[in-house]
Amino acid sequence: MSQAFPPGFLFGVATAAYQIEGAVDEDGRGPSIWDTFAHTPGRIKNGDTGDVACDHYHRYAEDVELISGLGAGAYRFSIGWPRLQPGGRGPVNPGGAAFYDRLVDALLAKGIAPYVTLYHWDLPQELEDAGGWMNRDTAERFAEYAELAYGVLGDRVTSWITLNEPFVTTSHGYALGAHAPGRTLMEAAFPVAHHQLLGHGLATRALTAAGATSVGITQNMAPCWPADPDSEADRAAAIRLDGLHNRTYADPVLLGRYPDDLAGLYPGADLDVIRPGDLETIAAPIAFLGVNYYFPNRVRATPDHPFGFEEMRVPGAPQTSFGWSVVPEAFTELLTSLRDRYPDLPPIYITENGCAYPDEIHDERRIDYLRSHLGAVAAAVEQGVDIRGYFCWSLMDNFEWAEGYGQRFGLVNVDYATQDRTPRDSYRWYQQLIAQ
Ligand code: IFM
Repeated sequence: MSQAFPPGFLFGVATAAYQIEGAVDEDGRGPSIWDTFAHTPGRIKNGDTGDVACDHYHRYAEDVELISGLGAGAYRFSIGWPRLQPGGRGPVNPGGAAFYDRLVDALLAKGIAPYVTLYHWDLPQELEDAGGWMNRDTAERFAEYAELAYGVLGDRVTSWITLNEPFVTTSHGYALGAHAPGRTLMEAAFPVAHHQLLGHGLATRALTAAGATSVGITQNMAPCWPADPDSEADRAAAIRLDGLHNRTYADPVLLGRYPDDLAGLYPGADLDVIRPGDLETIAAPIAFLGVNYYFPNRVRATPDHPFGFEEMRVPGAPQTSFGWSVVPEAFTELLTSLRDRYPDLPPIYITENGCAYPDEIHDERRIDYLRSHLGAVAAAVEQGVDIRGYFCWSLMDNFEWAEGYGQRFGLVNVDYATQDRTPRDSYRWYQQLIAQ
């Protein structure tokens, strides 16, 4: 399979700050919405929090060894906004900057390219108290923070990702309340989508003006299929979910406009938050599109459901321990459909793909998942889609948001009682693939 990847294709692994770092009170870090949310009883399975997580803050050197041992060419991690700029305003926190300095230097010493995500969901609590992503000012604050981060790491980091999965922030964080900050605004959460996109555009401009040459955004995307292709209602539900999940985020960045059906997607939402000039800002040129893919969305129209549809499993497809359907062909379909929909599509990096299975070391199912999904990427490359790299989610087991530590995505098993890291068979498999 490795022959199917073009020369220079990058193989990497990905993580995110709150999911692995721990050390939430150290060296001047401020609280984020995830600290607040995780400490609210009943929000996270088993009462888990990210207070310690994988203790990566103290064990980063060991983790860099693991990445290096894989032979990975790149590592995608996120900066914890409240670690670098504790209240989301004001100067850099020197303790936070020193940590990311150490991490980046350790990566570069091993020849691993850092891919830095600026926002992987840990909004400083102070900004949430001022309205969070419902407040337009958060977009301005985000751009200012991006510029600060570039000031700290821009001399050594080439690749910058503004946002991770803005759809999830809108849907899980502000519409449904399953993620921090736990708001339940339903379709009225549309301003969260818009302000994130605006923040992306402002940050892209700020980074570019500061000298960055490779700025992108990561969106989680999935084909949306009607449960019954012969049902008009199911087909309409699939189009609606495609709008909510994919087009709301990709169209403004890649086409400079919102989808035509925007008002129908967010009935009753305040669309006046879209001000003159915003779309031009959001469509600031990007060097790459980061795509996260896990499973396809199969939907059935369900009139009594609040959104009018519900998601279904794909019949006959195996499932991960999260209950996600394993359908690699959907990944190829997604990637070729992006090429078809967006005439000026920049190069794609797969910034996340992976699966959750229990804590076994002999994880044959994870190997099968990765093999088939890398094959799906290779098939898209063969069909002419410009894909430059693949980051496996995740280097190691970590805090899986509302699921706590119950879902394990790692190539490396983490024993949370001892913090021992044990490479799984999938780690060895990926290592061999990279070596080939
Ligand atoms: O763990 C998450 C990650 O933070 C964002 N993308 C999906 C992963 C698995 O759920």
